[in-house]
Amino acid sequence: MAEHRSGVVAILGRPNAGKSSFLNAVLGQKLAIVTPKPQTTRSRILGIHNLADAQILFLDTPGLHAGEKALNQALNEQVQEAARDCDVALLLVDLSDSWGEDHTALCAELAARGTPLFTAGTKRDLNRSREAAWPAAGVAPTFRISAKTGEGLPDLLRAIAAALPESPPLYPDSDLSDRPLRFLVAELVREAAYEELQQEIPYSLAVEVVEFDETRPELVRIRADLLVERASQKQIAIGQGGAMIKRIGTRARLEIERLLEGRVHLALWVKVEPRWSKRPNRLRALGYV
Ligand SMILES: Nc1nc2c(ncn2[C@@H]2O[C@H](COP(=O)(O)OP(=O)(O)OP(=O)(O)O)[C@@H](O)[C@H]2O)c(=O)[nH]1
Ligand SMILES: [Mg+2]
Repeated sequence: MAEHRSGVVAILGRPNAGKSSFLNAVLGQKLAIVTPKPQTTRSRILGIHNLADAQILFLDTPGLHAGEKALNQALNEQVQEAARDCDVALLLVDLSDSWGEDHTALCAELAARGTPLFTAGTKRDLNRSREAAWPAAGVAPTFRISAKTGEGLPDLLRAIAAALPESPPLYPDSDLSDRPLRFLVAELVREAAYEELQQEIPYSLAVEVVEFDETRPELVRIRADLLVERASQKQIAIGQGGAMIKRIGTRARLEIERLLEGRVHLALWVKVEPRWSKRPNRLRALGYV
């Protein structure tokens, strides 16, 4: 019998490289939220992919962030930790983006640690490759993939599986993630808010599910707080006569119903909490660290 392999694969790359989209495409389900805005992902999230002879534990990470805030520092630490603790690293680079010093430094760090590394160019369906600007072959095996069409994914998954250590499955094969449903629901609300809100409010926004009532399975009742940092942001998030919060709620509810495979009643409240992004204990409670 062929041996079974299992291990953690860290998905690394710049903000907006397509890391969360890749994870969702592999899992065939929206686990990690995706928006056109860079710096969407805030916390590590594990997605579990089962093959016949391997279980791949993909760790989505935030893109590397600049800035002094506790939130930014927490994000960068998560990336460092993921790169340190993984069995295999997968570096994603948008094919329309150029290879940079940050990529080279990361590759060198992983090589020094002896971590197997794969690189993949993302968004291949867009056909705007700048691959000539990538480093000469030899840095790592390179794939070209599209999360949108699925192109290139099977080959990449096979290569990654073969590089994992021999091990029985580390999670039951019915598990999709290591994160509780409450957290996934909060993230879907945050995604809807990112999509609806313009300007820079999204980065001042956090979502906390405060009630998750499944006593009536035919209608799950969920209440969530949208935390913003200033009163002016609260006005914008609520909108004229509540129009904005209503749009966010409708959009989020549809996604949550897809995740839970059932009907959902969703109530959203906007609250001002000026320092949530600077307080480590709040970041923990919100599930961002
Ligand atoms: N056309 C196309 N667009 C893609 C593909 N993959 C990702 N995108 C788009 O690229 C943008 C960023 O995708 P994300 O998956 O959120 O990127 P990320 O690397 O997780 O970004 P952060 O979490 O901010 O670090 C979104 O608008 C996606 O829809 C792809 O294969 N094809
Ligand atoms: Mg992401």
